[in-house]
Amino acid sequence: MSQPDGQSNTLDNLLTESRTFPPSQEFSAQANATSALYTEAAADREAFWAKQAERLDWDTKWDQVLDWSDAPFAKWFVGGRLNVAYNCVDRHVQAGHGDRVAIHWEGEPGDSQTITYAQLQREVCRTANALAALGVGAGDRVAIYLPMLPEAVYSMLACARLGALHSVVFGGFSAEALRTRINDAAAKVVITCDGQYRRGKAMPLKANVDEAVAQTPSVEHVIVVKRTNTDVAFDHTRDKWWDEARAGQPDTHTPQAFDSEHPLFILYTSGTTGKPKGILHTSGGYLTQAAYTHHTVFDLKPDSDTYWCTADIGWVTGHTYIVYGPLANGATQVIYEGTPNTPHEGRHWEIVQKYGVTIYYTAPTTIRTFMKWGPQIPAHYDLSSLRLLGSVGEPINPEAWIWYRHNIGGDRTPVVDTWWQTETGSIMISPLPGITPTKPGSAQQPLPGISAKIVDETGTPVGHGNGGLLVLDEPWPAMLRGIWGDQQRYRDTYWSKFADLGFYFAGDGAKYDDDGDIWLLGRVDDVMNISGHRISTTEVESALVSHPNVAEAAVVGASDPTTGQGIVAFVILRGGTDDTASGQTALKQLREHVSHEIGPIAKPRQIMVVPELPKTRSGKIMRRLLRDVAENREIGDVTTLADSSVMDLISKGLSKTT
Ligand code: 6R9
Repeated sequence: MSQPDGQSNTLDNLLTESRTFPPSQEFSAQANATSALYTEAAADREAFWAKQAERLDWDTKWDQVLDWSDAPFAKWFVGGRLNVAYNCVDRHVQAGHGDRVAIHWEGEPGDSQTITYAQLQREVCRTANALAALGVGAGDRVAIYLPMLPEAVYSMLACARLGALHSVVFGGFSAEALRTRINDAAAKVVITCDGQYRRGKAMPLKANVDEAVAQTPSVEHVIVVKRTNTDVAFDHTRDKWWDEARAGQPDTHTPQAFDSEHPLFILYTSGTTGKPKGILHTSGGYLTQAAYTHHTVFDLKPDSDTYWCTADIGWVTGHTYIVYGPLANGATQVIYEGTPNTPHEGRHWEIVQKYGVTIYYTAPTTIRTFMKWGPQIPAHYDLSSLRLLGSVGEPINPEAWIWYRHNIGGDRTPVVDTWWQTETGSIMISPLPGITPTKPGSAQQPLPGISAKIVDETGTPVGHGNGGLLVLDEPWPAMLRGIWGDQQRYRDTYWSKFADLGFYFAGDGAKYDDDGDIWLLGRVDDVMNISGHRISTTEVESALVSHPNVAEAAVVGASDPTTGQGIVAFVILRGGTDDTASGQTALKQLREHVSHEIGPIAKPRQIMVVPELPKTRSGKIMRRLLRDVAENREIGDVTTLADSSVMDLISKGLSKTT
């Protein structure tokens, strides 16, 4: 079949790559993963997952592994009961590991905290008691709008302990984005802080919450962590300082067991329409797969490893591979508050050296940024403690993979390229370290227990050497249980494309190489991937047209050497514009407007003013053609355009203004 729109560059790049890196004997000899996992899972998938669920402490054991009778709504470990926070914290203390460090927290300005499992237990209990005192109980929603502070982890686990659902909203999102998420989930409480450190500066955060909660009828309380000592407005009937809310609350709390299918959290992610989807995850299945994958893919040895996942807690990677997976496994981990170049470009490596980090998990965009800064920076630090590297968030180009393994991993560490989504909850496709000979740029094989296929438009699997659409053809424990408040959208988005076959459509294009290994090729829908963050073209378009000067807008993701894709917007302005200084100011204002509506991550890299947009006869914008313009390619087939001269107009107009 034809390649997904706009993926030709990635594909060319990936197709020429044929290097492989077999695991070292030394690594294999001690690996958590074994090749027997594949055979076991293939022999009896449900028995395999039941065995993985034994990693957790269940209050009541399940009586059925999977109930798929109401597909696509799965129930895993039916009848089982457990408390997720107990599994992530208390049981390690009870097993005698209370003195083990859970979190080495490193603040951006250089302050730090060491938090043991015993301390974590006290903090989580105190926070749970404080939330309960404010009326939070099982099934309630709590919005968490915090940077990478220990309080974010305490808050998430306190919710889990009470059976309340957290909805973490990335601290880089705007007041407007926060407001829509709070309202969609009807959150009762918001947990935030006065300000957050970003590149050495204290940036206000509480102010965004004030703006958001002016129009959120469900919010009863706002809890404010003091971080930057920034002055904030305070509504004493609604707002409470973190310390004040927790004062006098005991640091013990008896956890209650909840049903395996009790909701754990909602996490909003971009879809193909303007409205973000509240992805719903539940307890037993999610935690089982989080713990299993963290153990197997990252080869975690809780007694000796220091693990570091650089994601933000506002994304699913932060949920599964900072909070739930590592803590369920009793890991010692690093959490860093700031950006990689504050105060200098060696900050990550300084931290690796300081804590002797052994496992490091980051995104390709970060790796490409390190490449840009140059290999002399990591070379300055002792990185010999590292024994495993991971990548997530977007396809990793082979050059970045090789650079990472060489300059960070000393040509010694396995590199695991892990494919998964907010919706899948946990890693789905990845090499197993110590088992799989790795290939730069390929996520390779579904994990034991997971079934994935690449199919054509009719759902027929394609052969080796061919490309198509990635589907998941068997349910998995950490799968989403739906979209909050909109189960029809859940069916439509993921299950309607191959409805007769019962496949989950992931929205990604992929290809098998001649060995049958999987290479991910990027999204095939209107979702962009900017630095590993999902943003829909429609979301940015809606933000643009909400500005009074914009008549129409079309947005595409164009290849970008650092961020993977960059946002390029084409706008038709009301009354037109020229390339004068005032025109430039107007464009700058537009970029700011998008940032205000969605958040700085959604700011277009470039805005081009055009007289018309290319549309099909049915009025659909042909983004493929705009992507050609944005990537400076020859314009592709224009025959389905309602007016084929539009592209000429656009190209001419642009050459005049550049
Ligand atoms: C975990 C996460 C999911 C989308 C996914 C895909 C892309 C993630 C990838 C990858 C190629 C990888 N993606 N990991 N593409 N190789 N290893 O990122 O979740 O934010 O929901 O994004 O990210 O396009 O569909 P999420």
